[in-house]
Amino acid sequence: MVKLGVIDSHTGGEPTRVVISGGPDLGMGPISERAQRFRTRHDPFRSAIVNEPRGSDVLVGALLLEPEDPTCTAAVIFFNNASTLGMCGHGTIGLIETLSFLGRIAPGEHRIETPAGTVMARLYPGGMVAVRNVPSYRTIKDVKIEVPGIGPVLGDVAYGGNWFFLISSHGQSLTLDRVEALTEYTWRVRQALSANRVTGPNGQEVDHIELFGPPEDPQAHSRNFVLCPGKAYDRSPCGTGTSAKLACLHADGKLAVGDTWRQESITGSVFEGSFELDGDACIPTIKGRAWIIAESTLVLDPSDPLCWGLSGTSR
Ligand code: PYC
Repeated sequence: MVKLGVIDSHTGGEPTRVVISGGPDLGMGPISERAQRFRTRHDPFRSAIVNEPRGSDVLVGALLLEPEDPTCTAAVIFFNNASTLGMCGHGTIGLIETLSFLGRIAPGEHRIETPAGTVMARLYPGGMVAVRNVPSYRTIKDVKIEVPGIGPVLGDVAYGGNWFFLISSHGQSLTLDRVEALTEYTWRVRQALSANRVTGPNGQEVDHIELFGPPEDPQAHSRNFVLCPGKAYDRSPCGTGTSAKLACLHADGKLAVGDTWRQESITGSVFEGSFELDGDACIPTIKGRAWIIAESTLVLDPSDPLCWGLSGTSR
């Protein structure tokens, strides 16, 4: 029998489950190597934590670990119903709220090791969190792909801690009642990207698809719909997706250093984004807040036929 201590939160509607005790022993070393060990040797743990019956396709897990660098507050491996994630913006905000809820951190700056690189999170009194993300950049502008059942689709490939295909011209209205149609559209795009071998520069899979449209909130600049790798859609504006958007806006000269970009999600929640330059590198900061919704113990009984979770529920 394995018992895992978890804290659940949501950030703009997108849930994060932080595993605070009982997770697998990954040893020490660079967090990217520990993430690799988690993927190759402990995948049933990932599935048990985020998949049904304990979780759902939308849930993002976060395994809280000791940092290798003593200047960091924590190390974390994010994961979902498909695999591990390089970085997760809403999840980092959820992690910081969780550490604050546990009384482990106070307002101020906290460096967090993630497989994509170390990020800096600032917790403000009152609960807002600003995450200074990893360098973000666009690698391809205006790639046209033929999508079966849709036709030609034009988009940009950009990195914001995960790989994104960003589409502004799609003819879809981004409303919550159209989630099934939007999921179908973006899933077809994702398959066409893969069939056409549109990847990151080192063959990385472009596994997040992002549609942009006009916002409902007049204070926001844009609304998005983000399809995640396991076919769930992001209820938040997606921290890494907003970072990829900021990198594109910067590359197009449409947003200046320090200006605020308000990104609304398909559910109406909003992240504030801005960027700074470090040499040529665009470093986005994403601001939002998370709310704690549960503090519980997961029980993994190996004699339960569904102990390690149901996978492939929506794939
Ligand atoms: O906020 O970066 C994010 C994210 C990635 C996947 C789901 N949320």
